[in-house]
Amino acid sequence: MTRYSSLGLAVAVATLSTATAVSSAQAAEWNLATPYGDASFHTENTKQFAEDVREATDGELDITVHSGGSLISHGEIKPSVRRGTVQAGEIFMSILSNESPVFELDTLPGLAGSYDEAWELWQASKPVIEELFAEQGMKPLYAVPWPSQGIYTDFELNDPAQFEGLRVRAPNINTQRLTENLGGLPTETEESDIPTAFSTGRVDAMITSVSTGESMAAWDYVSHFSDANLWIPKNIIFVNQKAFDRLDEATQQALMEAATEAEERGWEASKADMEGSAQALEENGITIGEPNEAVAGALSEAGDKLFQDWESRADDRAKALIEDYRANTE
Ligand code: PCA
Repeated sequence: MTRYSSLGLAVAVATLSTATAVSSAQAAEWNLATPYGDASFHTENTKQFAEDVREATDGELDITVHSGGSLISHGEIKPSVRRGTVQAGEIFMSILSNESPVFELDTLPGLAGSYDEAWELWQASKPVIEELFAEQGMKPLYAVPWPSQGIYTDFELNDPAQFEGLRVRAPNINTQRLTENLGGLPTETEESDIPTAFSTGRVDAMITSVSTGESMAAWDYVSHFSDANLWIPKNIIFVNQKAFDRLDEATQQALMEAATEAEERGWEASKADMEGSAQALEENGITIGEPNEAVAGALSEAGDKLFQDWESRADDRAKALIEDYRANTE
């Protein structure tokens, strides 16, 4: 309603001032689809980004964030932005693993184990990721990490044999592969489907962050979190290039500046959430501990296998990115 009334106002003003009418007529309304719910720090950050853009452009670019997969399901977000059905989207980047080994980089064990390393890895991989998106008529705006990934179980995980036959909920391909390497049975499940997966007995365990554990009330289904620091995966926020090109230069610039701020804010929010969520898990009765030697050994072996598997599939460009990253972090 507001939209139409402000448009009506713009038309009225047009008789008085052509300049106002021209700028209002150009105002763009975008939709941004994300699979993650309002309880996620990612969604909070994305909503703040939309607000910042609205403010910086005096409403010339009005982005509505549709959270929790309410507009489009996770797997359809990128194809929809590519087609231009929606102008912008946010996804868990590693769900694109089957498109290029480059999209697996932030779900490889032993590569980036801290936020600083994860940042360097993002810097090293960004140019190629931008190219891959550009080939499909899209433009990445920014990326924000989840806290590192660990393992939730309804028992104390202290023996690698416990993985045998364990049905583990996994958010992406490499988590599934790792689970298989450990002898478990992976099931790919969207974050929002986690409660149902547990309550219907489809899974016994899950691999994810403390953040998702908190937003999905992990204490309703499991008792332990093994802080295995497997990897630090990211969400990526991107737009349809044609929609971007239709914006005037000042609006484009405002958008990119807000994106830079959203990236900085998001990385800090992730760090803060890692602490806050761990505390919330403990307050709700989850026991958090690090893997013992035997479990750590099994994880490291399963991780090595995953890495070798990646190397056998990766092209030279992807391998070169790892070398660049290693050179920068040495
Ligand atoms: N939460 C999301 C992606 C990674 C994470 O920590 C999930 O588990 O689906």
